[in-house]
Amino acid sequence: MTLLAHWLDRQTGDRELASVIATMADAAVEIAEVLRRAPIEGQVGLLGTTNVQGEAQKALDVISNDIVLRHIENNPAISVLVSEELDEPVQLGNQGAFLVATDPLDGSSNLDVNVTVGTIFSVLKAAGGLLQKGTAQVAAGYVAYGPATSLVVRIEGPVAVFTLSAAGEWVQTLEQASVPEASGEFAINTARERFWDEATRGYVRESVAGESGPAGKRYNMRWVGSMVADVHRILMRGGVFLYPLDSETASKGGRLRLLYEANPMAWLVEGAGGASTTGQQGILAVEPTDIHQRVPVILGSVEEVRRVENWYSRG
Ligand code: AHM
Ligand code: MG
Repeated sequence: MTLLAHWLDRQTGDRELASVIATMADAAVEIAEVLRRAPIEGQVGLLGTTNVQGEAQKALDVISNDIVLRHIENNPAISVLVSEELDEPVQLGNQGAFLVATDPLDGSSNLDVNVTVGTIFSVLKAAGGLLQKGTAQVAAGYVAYGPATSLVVRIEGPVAVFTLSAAGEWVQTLEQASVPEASGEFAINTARERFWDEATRGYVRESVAGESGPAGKRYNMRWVGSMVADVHRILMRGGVFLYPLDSETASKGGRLRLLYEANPMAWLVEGAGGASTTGQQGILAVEPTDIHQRVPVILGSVEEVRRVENWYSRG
């Protein structure tokens, strides 16, 4: 049985980097516990405040952010925190080598219905500044709070999966996630069809046409509406996730955030043999201009991402 600490020892000789992952994993154990108790304590409703993007914050978003911040403050290896829930980056007043960008509780609109949510994080060298491309990531991961609590993490090498045991330990349950090259599953919010561009329409039309259509095979559609759950499915069995630029999100640059949603997920999916794109370029190549910047996100099985890219290249 491999525990997270042993795996970290094997993956990196950098004790500080290992401690950053351990800190996020510790915060997640606490968040998992809060989420388990939340309905009993009446903590799923709206808090009534709005975050920097003008969206309603759930009480648990704020609580999760506070938990992550408290754990990070106790790790001198981390000098900067960027969070979806905080307008400004937090400078922690130490000389720590690392910057963490996180969405402490993604998909929180799913909490009221007890559907999987998650914590997403990206680790960068603090010396590189706040606005670094996804290729600069030194580690990334997410925690899925589902039927089991899973930690998926990568430091350069394999994308490993750990499961939280009843004793509160992270037990390795998969050595290396691998996204199958081909797949017959796509994930997109089809209720947004009227906003889609031609490429998205074309890709979905071909997929829905099934065996007798140009794709020549049958597809299924899956959309949890919780990025961590949708990406976890793709890491485990393939598929493609699309939150493309559409006419409604165009003025904002997309729906999902580059630094703490798109980049870590793209880095994990690519590390597991999948691909990612905005439709115009690889997600990891996007030069950030703002810490809360949004981007179109298309990621998953190589063959499906290439099919979407083909549609975009038709102009
Ligand atoms: P959040 O960070 O405010 O929770 O929003 C992100 C979520 C993703 O988890 C999910 O993929 C997407 O937003 C769902 O969007 P939609 O409600 O348009 O289906
Ligand atoms: Mg989010």
